[in-house]
Order: sequence, then C-alpha cells, then structure tokens
Amino acid sequence: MLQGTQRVKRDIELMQFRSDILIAVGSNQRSSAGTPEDTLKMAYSRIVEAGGVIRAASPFYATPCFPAGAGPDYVNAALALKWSASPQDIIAALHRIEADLGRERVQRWGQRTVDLDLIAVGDLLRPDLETYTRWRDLPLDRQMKEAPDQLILPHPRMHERAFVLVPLADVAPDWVHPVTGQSVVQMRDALDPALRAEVKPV
Ligand code: PH2
Ligand code: MG
Ligand code: MG
Repeated sequence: MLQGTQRVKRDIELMQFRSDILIAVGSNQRSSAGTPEDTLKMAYSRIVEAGGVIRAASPFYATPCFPAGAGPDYVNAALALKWSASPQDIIAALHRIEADLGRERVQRWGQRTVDLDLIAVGDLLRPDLETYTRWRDLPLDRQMKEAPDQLILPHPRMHERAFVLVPLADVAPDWVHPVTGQSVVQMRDALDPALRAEVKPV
C-alpha cells in the first residue's frame, strides 16, 4: 500500500505522463526502410504502434550536420504527442525502434540511420535542477565525449540547436521551458539567424 505523500507523488507523475511529449527526430543515413525520410516515417508508425498518439508532426527539414563536417546533412523533424507511459518506458521504446531501424551506437554524434530524442515530457525537470544544469553547461569538447547515463529532461541541448527548435516551433510553439521560462518560439528567435537559415524545408 502506498502511503499518502507517496501516492500523491505517483498521481502527479501519472498526470505528467499523459502530458505533452516532444520528440526531435533525425536521420542522415539510409536504412532498411529507405531514405532518411522513409526511415523517419517508419519510425512514426513504430511510435504509434508502441502507444504514442501523434498530435502534430512538423515538415521535414534538411539541416547541415552538427558539428560541421562530422557527416552528411540530416533530415530533421519534430513530433508533439500524448503517450500514457512513463518517461523511462518512452525512452526504452524509442531506443528499441532506433535499434530495429538499424541504428548502431558506434560514434557519439556519428552517422545514424535514425535518432529519436525525447526533448520534453510536459514541464518535467529530471532528475533535478543541479544535474540538468551540469549537463546543460558542459563545455563542447566534453559534450562530444560524454553522454549522461540517465534521462535528463528537458533535453539539455535543445535550446541551442536550430535543427531542434525550428521543427519544434511548428508543433509546440508555446511550450515553455521549465528552467528558463522561455517558449519554443522565443528560444528559436534567440538563435543566430544564420544558423536558423541553414534549416531548410525539404
Ligand atoms: N544530431 C546529432 C548530432 N548532429 N546534426 C543535425 N543537423 N541534426 C541532428 O539531428 C544531429 C546533428 C546527435 O544526435
Ligand atoms: Mg540527437
Ligand atoms: Mg539520440
């Protein structure tokens, strides 16, 4: 039997599990499903099969690989969903779909058939402000070598990437970052216009 405060905590978490889920997707390599766009569409079907209810899907965008020169251009997009599952279950489903579509985790930020990044679950901050802030503020050279071994929400890099924010502004313009209080549109508009212009509808 769950005790009072434990039960309230669980109920609050369950409410959040039903709230808006934001996912950023990308591909810069052919898979068994075909081109990067075919692969992303296949990933969407697999997400729906796994219980995700897609509320909005952005257009596909062609984006230069970050860091520059690390690989071919990407196709990127974003989804807003409802998904009655815990963040851990969602991330596990996304990793399973990535693996099924031929994703091999060889090189950090290397070429990939599909990358499904959980960007946010409502206004959930996970695991805590201190851990979130530490990953957000990690210098670029360490970001390239280190990856968190736990789920961090919101995604600690989302606010600085045009290939995430431009598509996200199509599906969740008014979502507000729980740490900074900035909306997706405000974050997108704060980016260097030259970087934003590199994100081009396919
Ligand atoms: N994802 C990365 C690394 N670099 N560059 C672009 N343009 N798009 C991505 O989705 C992307 C990237 C790591 O996940
Ligand atoms: Mg990624
Ligand atoms: Mg990823």
